[in-house]
Amino acid sequence: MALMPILTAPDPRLKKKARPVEAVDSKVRRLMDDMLETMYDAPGIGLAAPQVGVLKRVIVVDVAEKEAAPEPLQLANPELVWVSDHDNTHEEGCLSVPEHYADVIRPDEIRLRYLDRDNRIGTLEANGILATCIQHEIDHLNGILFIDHISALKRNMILRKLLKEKKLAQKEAATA
Ligand code: GNR
Ligand code: NI
Repeated sequence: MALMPILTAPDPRLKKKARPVEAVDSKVRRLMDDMLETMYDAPGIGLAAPQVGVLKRVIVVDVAEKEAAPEPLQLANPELVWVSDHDNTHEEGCLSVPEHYADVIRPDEIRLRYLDRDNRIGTLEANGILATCIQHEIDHLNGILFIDHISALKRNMILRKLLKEKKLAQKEAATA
C-alpha cells in the first residue's frame, strides 16, 4: 500500500476524460487499495483515479461515520443506469479544490453498474450523501469538478485563488 499525491486545480489532468479498465486485475486492485489509503489519509469520503494522475475509470468511496465501521467501496467503470427526477442540494468540497465549498444540485437517488474488486459486475442503489459522493466521483472520470456546477463567476474566483497559491508555493520551493 502506498500514499499517492493528490493533484489540485488548476491542472490539465483533472479536465481529461478517463478510460475504462479492460478488467479489474492485480494492477487495478493495487490502484484501488492505494487510492483508498490515500483517501483515508487525506481524509476524504471519495477519490477518483484522475485525482492521483491516473486516467482510468476507478473510484473509491466510504461515507461511513468516523466512529462507525468502515464501508469501503472500490468501483471500476461505474455507470449511472438510472437517476431519480427528484433533486437534492448538498454542500460539496473536493480534495482537488482544497478549502472551497459550494452547494451543488444533483439527482437525489441513483442506480449504478460497475465492476467490483473481483472483476464481477455489481449494481448499487444509493441516496443521500452516498449518491452525492458517487456522482461527484463519476464527474471526475469525465473531467468535471464540482465547481463546474456553480456560476462561472464563483468558479473563476476559486480557480484564480488556487492558481495564485500554487505559484506562491512554487516560488517558495525554488528559494528554499
Ligand atoms: O471528501 C470529500 N467530501 C465531499 C463532500 C461532499 C460532496 C463530495 C465530496 S467528495 C470529497 C473528496 C473528493 O474530492 N472526491 O473526489
Ligand atoms: Ni473531488
